[in-house]
Amino acid sequence: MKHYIDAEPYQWPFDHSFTAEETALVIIDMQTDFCGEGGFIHSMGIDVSEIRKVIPPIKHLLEEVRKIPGFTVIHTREGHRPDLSDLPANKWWRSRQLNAGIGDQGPCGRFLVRGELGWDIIPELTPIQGEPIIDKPGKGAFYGTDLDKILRTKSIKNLIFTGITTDVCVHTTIRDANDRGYECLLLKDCTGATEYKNYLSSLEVMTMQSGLFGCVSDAESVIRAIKG
Ligand code: C5J
Repeated sequence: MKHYIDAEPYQWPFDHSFTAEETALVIIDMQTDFCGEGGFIHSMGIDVSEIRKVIPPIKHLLEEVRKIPGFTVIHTREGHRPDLSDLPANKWWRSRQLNAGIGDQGPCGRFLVRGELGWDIIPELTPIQGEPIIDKPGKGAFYGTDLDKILRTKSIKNLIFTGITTDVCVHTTIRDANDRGYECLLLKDCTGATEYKNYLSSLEVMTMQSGLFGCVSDAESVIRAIKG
């Protein structure tokens, strides 16, 4: 395994080398509700075909990472309790403005409710045994979860981010991770947003000022590095 990844604006990580044991691949919210027909986002009238383009590169990367002993894979899922007792009133109100009320019945079950078909991770990226799934009530994967505890227990300090959507749940999680001292890398071919301009500006904000939140790279660069 090579010790760094070709990235912008610097060779990642900042301290020049990483091992599998201290690094995790984080796959954010690859749920039917965010990228599938009849899911939460699609039911708002948003075309999910652009977002779905991230599925093959994430799948390929995941297959390669799973071959590397000691490399952690973490999946996240956004969703609420069936009784909606953890759903803030303003989040519920906003979803109803978009005709996809959280908790309402949709084609894939109740929108963003834990245990429903639409809430689950898409079949192409189904987690396997040993890959933690972080169930989160909000946009960031640290808020209201044990993600930080899991990472610190495993002595993980480097996070490679994929998933959706770039400007919302991915960026919220990266910003929080950066504040907590994790070294972050975002893979541009493995992340997508509902609006292309927001995807582009999210990548730009990531790398401004010598890597304000970390670096940007792509799946092939990671695969080249881990295959050494
Ligand atoms: C959104 C997410 N967009 N996974 N969630 O509400 O980005």
